[in-house]
Amino acid sequence: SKPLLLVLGDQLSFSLTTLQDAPANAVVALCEVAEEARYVPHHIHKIGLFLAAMRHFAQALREKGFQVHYSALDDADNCHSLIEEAERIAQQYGCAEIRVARPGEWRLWETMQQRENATIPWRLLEDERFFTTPDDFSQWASGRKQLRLEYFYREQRKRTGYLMEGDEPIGGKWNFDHDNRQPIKAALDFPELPQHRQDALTQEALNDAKRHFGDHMGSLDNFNLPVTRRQALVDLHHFIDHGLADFGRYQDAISDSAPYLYHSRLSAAMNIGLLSPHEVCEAAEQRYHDSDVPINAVEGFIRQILGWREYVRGLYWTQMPSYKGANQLGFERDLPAFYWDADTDMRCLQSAIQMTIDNSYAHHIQRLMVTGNFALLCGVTPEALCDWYLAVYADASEWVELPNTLGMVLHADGGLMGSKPYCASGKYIDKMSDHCQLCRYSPKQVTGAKACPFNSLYWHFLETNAERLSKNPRMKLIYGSLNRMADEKREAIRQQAEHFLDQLETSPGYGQPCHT
Ligand code: FAD
Ligand code: DLZ
Ligand code: SF4
Repeated sequence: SKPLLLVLGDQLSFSLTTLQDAPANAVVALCEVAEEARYVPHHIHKIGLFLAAMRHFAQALREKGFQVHYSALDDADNCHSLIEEAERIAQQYGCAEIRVARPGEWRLWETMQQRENATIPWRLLEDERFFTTPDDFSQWASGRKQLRLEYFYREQRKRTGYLMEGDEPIGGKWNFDHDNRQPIKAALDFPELPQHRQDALTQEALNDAKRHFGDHMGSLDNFNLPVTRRQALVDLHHFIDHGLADFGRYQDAISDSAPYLYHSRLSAAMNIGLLSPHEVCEAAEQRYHDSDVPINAVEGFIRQILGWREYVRGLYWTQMPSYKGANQLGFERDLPAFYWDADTDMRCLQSAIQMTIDNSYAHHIQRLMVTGNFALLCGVTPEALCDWYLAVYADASEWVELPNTLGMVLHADGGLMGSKPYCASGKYIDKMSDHCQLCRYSPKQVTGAKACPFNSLYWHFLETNAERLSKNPRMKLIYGSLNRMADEKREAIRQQAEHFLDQLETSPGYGQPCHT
């Protein structure tokens, strides 16, 4: 019988399970639908990326001999919902079933599962493009009292053999993070990203994105994401040649002027399927063996992909759907309105958000220690913050965005993603970045008109969440400092923080500032 093979926008890989052993009469479908661009107001680069990459992949499938149905945004009969559109096409072609690999988000997975017995039944397949499946993760997790990335990662190193000498890790250690904490320096020469040529198909996709979603964040004038496998490979080789050697050392640095530093910017290409995580790790390991790239760089890079990326995916699929509702610290604040337009006088936040608006990208430390840390200290609700991260980054898909935001940043999952919250004062940002010398605030002051808001918010956060956090062994030292603080000083800090929070404008969503 004839199947419809549905390929979702982040499944653009020939190795996709759905495409294996396809019968000759199979119809492959890719569907552009407005609903997927609007369920959160995605950045215009992200929408452009999906449209352009989907159109190129459809063309590549046709060239390989697949029969492809492509639903375009402008089709008159487009249902504009993935599920309905797939069912409409299946009916149109007389297909007996719809096959699809596990999508990147629970909301789609759940609806698809509910339709396994529909008139045209859905058949859900595992997405095998990762190192581990959710089943592998749940086997690893079962019986463990605590889940920790480090142990999961070591097991993956042994399983794959990356950077191993027999049973031992190359260099004698599993983790070289100690060497990976250098702050920004004046004379660093960051590599420029390759500029990708825009062919007619890409230009048309970008024009369509602009015509339909021109009111979303960002401008397509500087769009430069890879939309084909060939472009993604150019980016990969460029990173291996020019970024990898310094990736480790400056992994945690923040720059006021450079958005990418020595980061790879490969997440979007990997997440939509243009690159496999295997080939990215293999290219990095190969470069280590072929040249003098230091072990702390290669190990740090491979850990992000083989460790963190797989770990968050495992957590997501084994903890959903309850994970999304978690709010361990009971946060209630809406997102600060300036997250949508960068209109703030706090230089670090202004810079991270402006780079996000410009490029649909911010590197990990900006996401974690600047926008994330600030939202944590203010007590922003997981829902509001997660919707923002999901909307604004080209690499955002819920399986990877949610554990990072809800778990790692907001500590809302009770410690599955991290044993303590990554809260920090202005001192940390001052140490790692060159922002503070350009800011109207001083990271050295805690109270007063020039005091960096992160400082009073930091102590205020510790104070208001003491019940949940003070017993955490890793927080003992800092609660010791708080408890030793003179009452007067403590009261002044409390007032400074509360005054700041009272005047903070929040917004329930893009384009809807709500003056509170
Ligand atoms: P590099 O620094 O070059 O790292 C190499 C690769 O490692 C990345 O491409 C990515 O695939 C992987 N990686 C690194 N850190 C993580 C991590 N914590 N979790 C999973 N994979 C990781 N990453 C996404 O891909 N999509 C998201 O939606 C996303 N949302 C995030 C939200 C928050 C609040 C935080 C703190 C992190 C988030 N991350 C997300 C993780 C990380 O910030 C990005 O993967 C990284 O910044 C992408 O840039 P890069 O390719 O230059 O990464
Ligand atoms: C993010 C996105 C956008 C903007 N557009 C589409 C689309 O038109 N069609 C599609 O199949 N997927 C799109 N996506 C990605 C989806 O929101 C969703 O994350 C994945 O399809 C899940 O695998
Ligand atoms: Fe950010 Fe505070 Fe430094 Fe200003 S002084 S850049 S607000 S950390």
